Amino acid sequence: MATTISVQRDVQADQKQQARELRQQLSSQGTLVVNLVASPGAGKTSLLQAIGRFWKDKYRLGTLVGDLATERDAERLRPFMPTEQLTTGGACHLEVPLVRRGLEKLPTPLDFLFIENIGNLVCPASHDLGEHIRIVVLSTTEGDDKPAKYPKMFRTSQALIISKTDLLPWVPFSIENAIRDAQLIQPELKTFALSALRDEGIEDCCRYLESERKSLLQQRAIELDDNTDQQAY
Ligand SMILES: Nc1nc2c(ncn2[C@@H]2O[C@H](COP(=O)(O)OP(=O)(O)OP(=O)(O)O)[C@@H](O)[C@H]2O)c(=O)[nH]1
Ligand SMILES: [Mg+2]
Repeated sequence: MATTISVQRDVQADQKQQARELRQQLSSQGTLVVNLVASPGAGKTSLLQAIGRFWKDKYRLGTLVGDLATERDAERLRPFMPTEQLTTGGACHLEVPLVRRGLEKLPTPLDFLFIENIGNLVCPASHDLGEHIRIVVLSTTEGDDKPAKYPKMFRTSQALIISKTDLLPWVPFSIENAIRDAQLIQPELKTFALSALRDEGIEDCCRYLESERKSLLQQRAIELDDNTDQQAY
């Protein structure tokens, strides 16, 4: 017979606190942390390669890339930016302690830290990694029904990138339907459509990242001013 045990506390409270501390630490260094979530093969690594090509030496970029096994994504990304592979050995999402371990091996400070999460539209939605923005990547080959079927991932994200738009002539995918369903779940969701393979649409996405980092730096400046004012009294 099944027994229901009521746990009267947030079982993720420690993890959430660790994520808040990491976000605060990286905010104080002026590093915008971007958590990229998606299904396996949606084009996360290809997108990061395209961002690396687009920005070249403009910013100090770094990536932590999660996978169940192999260093393959890290090998693809290292020509573009310092990258550490986080191998979970089977776990379906990343958590803050593993992110911290990888971070120790990257140069500091960074302007942008990208975390490529494990390919999975379910578990990573429930784990804050200390990011400032979560971006969900949805490829045209997956079908435009995914926002409605995996709502938590879209509800917890700030932006949606529809990838592999070069394949639109050959696959049944409506950008309009995907965005409509996603914004029904998360009305504030920013949306972009791009092809990393053809380097199309990357500029808009990078402009968004730049504006998010600018907001972070402004926020940090306000906090530094407040601290200085308080010390003066
Ligand atoms: N046609 C097309 N193919 C793409 C595009 N972006 C990625 N791909 C292809 O899609 C496949 C998966 O791309 P990845 O970048 O490895 O995807 P990923 O999300 O990092 O995959 P995992 O890390 O394994 O979850 C590769 O064969 C890429 O070449 C694109 O814009 N257009
Ligand atoms: Mg990848």
